[in-house]
Amino acid sequence: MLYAMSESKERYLVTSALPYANGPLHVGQIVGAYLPADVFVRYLRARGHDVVYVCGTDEHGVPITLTAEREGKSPREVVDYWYAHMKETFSRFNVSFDNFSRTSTPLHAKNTQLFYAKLKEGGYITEAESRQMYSPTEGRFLPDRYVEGTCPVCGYKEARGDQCDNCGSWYEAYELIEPHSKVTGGPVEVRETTHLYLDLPSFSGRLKGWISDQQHWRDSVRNFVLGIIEGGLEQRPITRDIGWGVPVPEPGFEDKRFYVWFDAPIGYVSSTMEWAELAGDPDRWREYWQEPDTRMVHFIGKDNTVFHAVVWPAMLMGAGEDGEEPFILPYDVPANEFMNLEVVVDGEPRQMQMSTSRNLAVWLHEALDRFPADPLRFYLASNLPETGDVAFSWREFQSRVNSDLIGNLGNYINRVLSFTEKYAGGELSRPEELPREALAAFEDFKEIEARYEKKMLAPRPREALGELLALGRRANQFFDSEAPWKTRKEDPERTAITLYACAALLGSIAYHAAPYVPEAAEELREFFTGPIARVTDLEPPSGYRVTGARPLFSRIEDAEVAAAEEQLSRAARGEAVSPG
Ligand code: B3M
Ligand code: ZN
Repeated sequence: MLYAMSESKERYLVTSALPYANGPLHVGQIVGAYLPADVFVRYLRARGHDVVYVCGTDEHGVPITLTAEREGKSPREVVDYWYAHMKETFSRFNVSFDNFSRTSTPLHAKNTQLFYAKLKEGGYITEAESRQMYSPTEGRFLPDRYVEGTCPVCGYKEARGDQCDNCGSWYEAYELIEPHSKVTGGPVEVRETTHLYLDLPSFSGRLKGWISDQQHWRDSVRNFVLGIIEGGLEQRPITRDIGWGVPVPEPGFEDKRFYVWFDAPIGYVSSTMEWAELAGDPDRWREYWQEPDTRMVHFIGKDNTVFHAVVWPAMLMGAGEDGEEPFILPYDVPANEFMNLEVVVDGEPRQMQMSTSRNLAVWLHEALDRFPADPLRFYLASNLPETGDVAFSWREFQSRVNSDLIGNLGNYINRVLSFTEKYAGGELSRPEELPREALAAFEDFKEIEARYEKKMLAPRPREALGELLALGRRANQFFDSEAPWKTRKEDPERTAITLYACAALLGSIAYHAAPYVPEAAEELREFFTGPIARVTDLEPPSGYRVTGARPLFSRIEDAEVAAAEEQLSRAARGEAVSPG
């Protein structure tokens, strides 16, 4: 058998959107930015690439201060609690970050101010006055989300500061009739305030040229971004009248902070620097941010596209011009669509939108209280919103796990392992020659493995999962046609050869399944000794050994699914208590 030529090893920096530290994680976030990234990096690592995978909590901005006020806590208390909660939940779900940081660290504040200073030096910062709502009783400016009033268009009384939920109109908060503070109910008035702006229009040409060149991006993302640029970019305010966030190093801005979307993406840099420091090699972050051949991949939900594919690249372009090594730009921004929920109402399944405020969501930590991480990861990976919106359904979870994970992959693994133990004494040694049927299965495996890799690197881990299932079907077909349960009586030698080939296919299935179901892949090593490797680069070992094999997965029972479904139905009926 030929060994595959060793391919070039790439350097990757992979990020997942920094979740706001203001509530528990739900499956919609997980399929948008975390699971696809984790599957991708696990595969890259297995292939020998140099990968750093960073994330952390986004701890600034109105989402945090609103939560703090609602709960009568300080922003610090809120983010400390949710940072710990999220970190724990990600680890239970086996998301393999190399570093999980947070944006409230001193290092991050320093980086944010440095980015600002460099952008200012480059002439990309402007200052302007604007009209904003001010609450005299609270003595502060109010973000739009804190203001409520009567819609200037339809007269709806509880219209939000920037948009009317009744007629959908968009307006400036000062256009509301009888505007008042959402927090105190007191009146608010219009006042002038000064803010700093990122001069986005001056990047327009460069951004357009750069994005047009990104032919490997998802069409949906590239076209969306080109549309935004062609529609004309505007000055983006990067400061806010708020007391929680990174301080602005300018006189007169003592009561203001950087806008959360200015500092958040810089969090990727801070997290990488923290990783390098913890690894005892403080300068190492530079390889990942400054070597032009590094592939930086930002996994996000589609609502974050403008920030990652327009504003952030502009910040990177503008901050890298001072004679120092410039920053690299994102290699790809795989933005995912949304996940809705299938909720059973009066016995009928219905599609609903997740609503975190109504507690209508599948919270990851609660799902993990019911089921192990592997089957949840498997189902969610089979249902990633890579090309369009999807719906989470507990029934589909059960059927995908029971039929694909267990019926296809688990079943093959069990049959090979138990036959090897029962009929070959747990030992399979390398035959002189493999039969034609086995070589044919190997050839098919190589083709499927190549398709899997292509899809995984696209990155489309959901489509790659389809190829994993194709490996499982091909392996089952080989097992069935060789019928070792028959040959073991008439031709034990042939049976051992068949099982040797089966074990090689099993090694490939385990290799390709590992990014999706890492716990099972690890457990398998406890009773299966032999290469977990692609058939494409398999160096056939002198033998395989199996001892004490047990099933890797348990079936999802009807009662378990009914209980999970019932919890969602209760939430949809508005009876649920708030999560935490
Ligand atoms: N925290 C929004 C979100 O969680 C925001 C992402 C920041 S990524 C730099 O969807
Ligand atoms: Zn209205």
